[in-house]
Amino acid sequence: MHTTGVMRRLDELARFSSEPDALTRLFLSPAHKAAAQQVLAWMRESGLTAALDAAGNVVGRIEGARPGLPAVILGSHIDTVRDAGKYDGAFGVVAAIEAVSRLRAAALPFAVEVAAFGDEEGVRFPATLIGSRALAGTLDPAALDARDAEGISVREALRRFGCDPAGLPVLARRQGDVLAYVEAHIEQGPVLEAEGLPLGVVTAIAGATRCTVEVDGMAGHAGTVPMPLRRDALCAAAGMILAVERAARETEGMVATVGRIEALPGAVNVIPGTARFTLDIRSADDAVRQAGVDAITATCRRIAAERHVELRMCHTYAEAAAPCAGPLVAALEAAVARAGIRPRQLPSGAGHDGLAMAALCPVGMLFVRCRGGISHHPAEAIGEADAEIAVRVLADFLQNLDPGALAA
Ligand code: HGY
Ligand code: MN
Ligand code: MN
Repeated sequence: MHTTGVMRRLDELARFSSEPDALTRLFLSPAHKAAAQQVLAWMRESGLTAALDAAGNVVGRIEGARPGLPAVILGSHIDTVRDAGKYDGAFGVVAAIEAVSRLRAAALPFAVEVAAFGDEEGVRFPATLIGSRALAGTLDPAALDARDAEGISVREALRRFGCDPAGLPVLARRQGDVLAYVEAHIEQGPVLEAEGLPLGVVTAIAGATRCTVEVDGMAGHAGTVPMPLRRDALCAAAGMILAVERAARETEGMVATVGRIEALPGAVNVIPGTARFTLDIRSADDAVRQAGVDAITATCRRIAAERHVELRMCHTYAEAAAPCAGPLVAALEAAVARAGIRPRQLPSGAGHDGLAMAALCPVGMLFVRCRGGISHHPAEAIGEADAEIAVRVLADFLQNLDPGALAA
């Protein structure tokens, strides 16, 4: 049983799920709404002026030495993947609220805001970062037409959530009003644990390209169509998927994943006429990622031609890698060092809302060690002491941040 406020709040937040025996909290779902209400209450209890915005974000603000100063925005996301862990995203929001509540009396030279974004995972809709892009002013209105598996558009889902899509444009922040975006997040990898470090400072967030791939062959009777005459969509897709894995294994600094596949019509005795799968290709180097996307596309086209099937590849997401700002890396490292911890810089292979916020302001990230590097899995775990150290370092970072260093 957890004893500290942060960990108890994370236990509470994990209860808001659309599944009884797993944590799944998709963007604009009833579970997301309940979690957003809970975060809103915690922000208000901690002295922040907070509200749900037109993009489904919960944003709270506490003024600095005088009202109306530019803000440092802390935050992360409260949506999850399916069958998720408790800490991916949620940790950064709860830790930020706790850090700000400890600084209430401090007359900082800037305001502090906390953002609980609702669409970082991009699992429900073939679009993502809608909340952070709305704040960054880079949200493409076409994203509102993206539809989920039930055919509900983002626009309609926002309305059902109680948000008015017409209010999205005014969410865009002016560059001068935001000094920085800083996110505390679990590492989702094994490095900090392997080196016995509770915290790390992120140098860059990997860029990503996501696609949906559809292969169309010819459905047929599993018992009567001779093998040489088949145009089996699933077998063609299987060849493509293994080629994706081979390309990533052979490319330094690139990873590629097929996270979802379906075969239609999906009957045991019917040759699949259609196969659909997703592609997620990442690299901290945009040129490596783009070359990887091009090579994988060419290979899929070659396999489709050899197997006489049709291929349709649709890019649903592309975000360039985002370097973290030098002054923020330095300020976070200084706060980590003041806590008596060896500062350790490392890149993030995972995507974050910072990819969107980088269009608006300098971005920084503080990583917390997670057990076995496990994430996007119910076994995701962080230590109570590490969580407390992260909150202390986040608060210390804010107290010692020189806004002038950010403008330099
Ligand atoms: O996919 C990611 O990297 C992030 O967890 N959304
Ligand atoms: Mn995350
Ligand atoms: Mn995630």
